[in-house]
Amino acid sequence: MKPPVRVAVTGAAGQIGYSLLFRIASGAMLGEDQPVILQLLEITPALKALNGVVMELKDCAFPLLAGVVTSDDPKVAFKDADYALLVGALPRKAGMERSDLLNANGGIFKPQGEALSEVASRNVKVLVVGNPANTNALIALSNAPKLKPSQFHAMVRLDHNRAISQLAEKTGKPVTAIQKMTIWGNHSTTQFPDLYHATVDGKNAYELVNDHAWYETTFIPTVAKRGAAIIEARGLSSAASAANAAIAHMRSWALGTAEGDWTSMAFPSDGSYGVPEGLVYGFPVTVKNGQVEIVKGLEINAFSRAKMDATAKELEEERQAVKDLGLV
Ligand code: NAX
Repeated sequence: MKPPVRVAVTGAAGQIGYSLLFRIASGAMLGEDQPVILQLLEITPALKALNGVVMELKDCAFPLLAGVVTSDDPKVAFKDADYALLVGALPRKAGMERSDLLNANGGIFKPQGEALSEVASRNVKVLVVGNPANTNALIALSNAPKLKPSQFHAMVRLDHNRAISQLAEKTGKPVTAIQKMTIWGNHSTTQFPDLYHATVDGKNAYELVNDHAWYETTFIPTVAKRGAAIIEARGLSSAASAANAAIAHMRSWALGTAEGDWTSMAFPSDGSYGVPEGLVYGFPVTVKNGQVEIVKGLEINAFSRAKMDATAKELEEERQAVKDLGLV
């Protein structure tokens, strides 16, 4: 058996946490030969509820669960962490301006970036799930001078999986027939799910569907607004599917992407595809031996260019807003 790795999870007593922790402990994220020590962070008033979750984790007697730490101090929860899933965030409340939301989350992600920089493993892989995920990741990495910006990702995998599922339904094919899906940009309604390079049974998805009106007015908005549709139906935001996507993102990062396929991850742009440098932006990527590479050389048509620029513009506005607040 391998030595255990340390996996920190913030917001561990929340909805997503409840779907996430058990699967990490079962080996779904890092493999069934990889023991894990869970290091769980919550705010002080949620520690009692977190303790209940820990009791349930213990009651599963997971063979791979080598230990559990709980704390309300990021420096304890992130100590020597090899992986960190930053789930806890402040949701937007009625009447809140975007700058209020960014400011409130700055109060969480700035100190968490600082703590990761100080105490986490030098190779820590950080995934930001809490919204606004891309800009929260930007805040965290900007406050982590001792780590590389590329160690911080934001999650667009849920959007990626939603896009695969919608395309599978449209084409009547199983999800396993679909490859090379891409979510460009922000995890928000400006995201651009790209069918021009996706394939269904090896055939070009856009050409196979052959219905631009469906693509533009049904597919893209359905994927981009799926979160709101789930809140409307369930009365609560997506949790199990979000946890599943976080597991899938980390699994791809740690164990690699399948040969001949790629996935979508958001991280600081290196300027590829004309995306302004430093924006935490969703790209198509392959991963091998932990190395994340942007898929190069994809042709970008005028429709895609406009969508990719619009989501970059939104991220630039968010970056400016957190700059003005002194958070980055
Ligand atoms: P919950 O409100 O159920 O749980 C959040 C938990 O975070 C709470 O237990 C809270 O006590 C804790 N928390 C708050 N501040 C904290 C801090 N400073 N340190 C540690 N813990 C803290 O929300 P949940 O449904 O679990 O969603 C969590 C976040 O994921 C939200 O921001 C949500 O918007 C975001 N999502 C992101 C998605 C994505 O695709 N990137 C999709 C799903 C989800 O909407």
